Amino acid sequence: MDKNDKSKPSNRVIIVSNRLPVSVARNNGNLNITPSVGGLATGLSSFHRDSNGLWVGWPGVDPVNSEEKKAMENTLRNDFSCLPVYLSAYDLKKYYYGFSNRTLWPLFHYFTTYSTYEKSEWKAYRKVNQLFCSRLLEVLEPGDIVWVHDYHLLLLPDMLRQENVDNAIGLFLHIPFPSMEIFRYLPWREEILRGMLGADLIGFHTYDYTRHFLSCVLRILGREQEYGQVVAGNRLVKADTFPMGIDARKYSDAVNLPSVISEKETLRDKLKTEKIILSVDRLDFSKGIPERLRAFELFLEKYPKWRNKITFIMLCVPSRTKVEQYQLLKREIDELVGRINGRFARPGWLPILYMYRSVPFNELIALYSEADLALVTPLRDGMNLVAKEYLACHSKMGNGALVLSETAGAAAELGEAIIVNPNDMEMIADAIAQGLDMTLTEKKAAISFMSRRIEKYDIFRWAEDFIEHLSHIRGLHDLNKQRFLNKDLQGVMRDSYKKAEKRLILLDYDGTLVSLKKKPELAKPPAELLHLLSNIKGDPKNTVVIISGRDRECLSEWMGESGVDLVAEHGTWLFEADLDKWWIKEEGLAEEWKKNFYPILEMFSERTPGSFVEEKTYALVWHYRKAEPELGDHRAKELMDALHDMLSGTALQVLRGSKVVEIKPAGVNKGKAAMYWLGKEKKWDFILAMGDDWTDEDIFAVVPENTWSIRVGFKPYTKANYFMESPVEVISLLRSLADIKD
Ligand code: GDG
Repeated sequence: MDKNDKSKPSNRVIIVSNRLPVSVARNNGNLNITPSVGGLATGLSSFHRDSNGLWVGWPGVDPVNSEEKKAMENTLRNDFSCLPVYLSAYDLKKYYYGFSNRTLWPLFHYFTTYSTYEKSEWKAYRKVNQLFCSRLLEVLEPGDIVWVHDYHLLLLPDMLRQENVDNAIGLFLHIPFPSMEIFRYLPWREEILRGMLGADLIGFHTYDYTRHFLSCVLRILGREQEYGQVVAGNRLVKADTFPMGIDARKYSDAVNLPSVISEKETLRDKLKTEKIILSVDRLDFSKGIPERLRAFELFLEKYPKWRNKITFIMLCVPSRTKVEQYQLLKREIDELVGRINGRFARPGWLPILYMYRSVPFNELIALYSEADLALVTPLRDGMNLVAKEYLACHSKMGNGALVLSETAGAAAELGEAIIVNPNDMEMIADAIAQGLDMTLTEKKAAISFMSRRIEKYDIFRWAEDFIEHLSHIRGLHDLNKQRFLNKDLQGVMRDSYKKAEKRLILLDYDGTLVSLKKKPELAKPPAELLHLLSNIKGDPKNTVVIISGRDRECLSEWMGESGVDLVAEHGTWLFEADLDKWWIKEEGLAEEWKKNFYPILEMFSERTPGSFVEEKTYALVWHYRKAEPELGDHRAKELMDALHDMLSGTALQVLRGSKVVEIKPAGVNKGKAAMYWLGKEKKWDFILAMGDDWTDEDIFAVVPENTWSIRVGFKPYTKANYFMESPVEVISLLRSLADIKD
């Protein structure tokens, strides 16, 4: 495509992650470029190679001069489709080793005591996210899909939105998202959540992580979700589960590569034991390596028949070596390996073969395919690709067994593995024995089941699935965007208002003219609002009606002097300023029923701190806006269930609104009240109807199609024709209408 033609959408996928999938290193003055190790890099490289996108990230070195910079950028761009972001030594120390790996990583893996909360590291984290943002702004084109990866860049999505980036943005978190009880420790928890909500789609490996995230968004930001969707300004953000896959074919085919076959022979010649147990991890405290070693020691104690017959190959790839916790862990592992080998080794037999290094791909595949049992026992792991890679290498022969920790994300998919609690040494020891004793038939059955899933939902399907979902959400966003009442549409509205002789203006109160408050009595109208309403009402061409759920007394006291017409209790009571009296439209409404239901609602408010009961003439309302949100929702469901049966056969209905459960006469609603005013004229030539919640939907349902019906606060499913963001915008629109005089 013509790069200068910004009107054509590009549809490139721009992957953004802390590290590029390649590492640049200086060797005798030359630049060496090699593939990076790690779950994200190995997993997504295949997807990136086959797409025509770009990968933005840190290359591993800073160029020494402009010549080197140019050469490096050219090679990275032309040969690897990569765009480097440079990080200074200070940035690396504070942002990478600091906030990312000493705050977020331990906290998100439930190692709360390892987490540090340093303001200077948080500032560096923000600064580096900003660096990534600026780099992206240099290259972004319309239609580019931005796909941000992992915990290093959680602020980036919203930073892009602050720069008015309107591209589709996806975010995938490769590590667990912890429960609210853990996440709340973070001093910058709100900023992190807001940063993430800049994305259109946020992906997690498991349903639990998704659930935890949505719960934090509700309890920390107070934003509710519906089907995993949260409203953020004028956008809908979806959180969903996408368990990451691997390039399964690559692993299963590699088993027969000549270089792998020769590696396998070398390995067998060297070891000479009957069976091999294997573990492969970055050396990280989340991987449960000391616990695994202790469990292996117990296994040797408990099952002496396996002594001399097995070798435990433990491959640990050096990782984050500059962080103190990792140095201490390394020492602990060294000591444990030394102690266990010292205790059990015999001439010609060493129980643990400890490899503290990274091995080339063909050697890794040889290890996977020669291993009789893979021991994957992290204390916490977002997913764990090693388990899947091991299975892929055994998919053809089926001669392998997998012991897998229940706290690895992969356990949610690989139920046929031998699942263990990584802190239960006895359980792991027994699981090793069980795995080694499995018959070939048993192993084949388990592996064929699991590898079918791995082959089907591989890395390509995973990436495709994520991008498809992102495009879908984006499509909805584009449709909804056209429904926002922008300046142009407001101009059209004003023209139509100007020409009209008979105008009807139907307005909800709370959430429409004033923002919602924790307690209903705090939402009193300011003097300017009353002045504005009486100003509009003062135009003889206008009829203004406030249609509210509030009671008569409150509306009369608060709004009476503005001279507008009023509807109270969602349509039960009507007040026309000219008649100066309240009256009931529906005949035969009863109120005796309230004494039976009041105690039930009272009981719910006693059990739900922060909630209370409101009594109206013909309705009872249980309010829970101030209650702890999840408890409030849970109790609301319980209350709805309890009332459902009691109300059947009565002339009452129960409705669940915005943080309220209301019992009221069936057949009374705001729409019916609106119809009364609609019927007062043969033809209104301008109708404006505005409301912010579900009770206003009854108005939107009955107004003529060409009404300027506006839902305040973005909600994807509404009968209104347009959206406005907040009461602030509503007031400014009403002001501009009030300024129109003949
Ligand atoms: C994070 C999350 C999540 C390891 N040693 C060598 C080597 N590796 C490769 C493996 C595998 C990758 O590194 C490790 O991936 P994991 O998924 O096990 O773990 P993390 O690095 O912690 O990754 C994790 C992942 O992101 C993806 O979302 O699953 O939960 O923590 O691919 O093969 N590769 C080579 N030599 C080695 O010595 N060539």
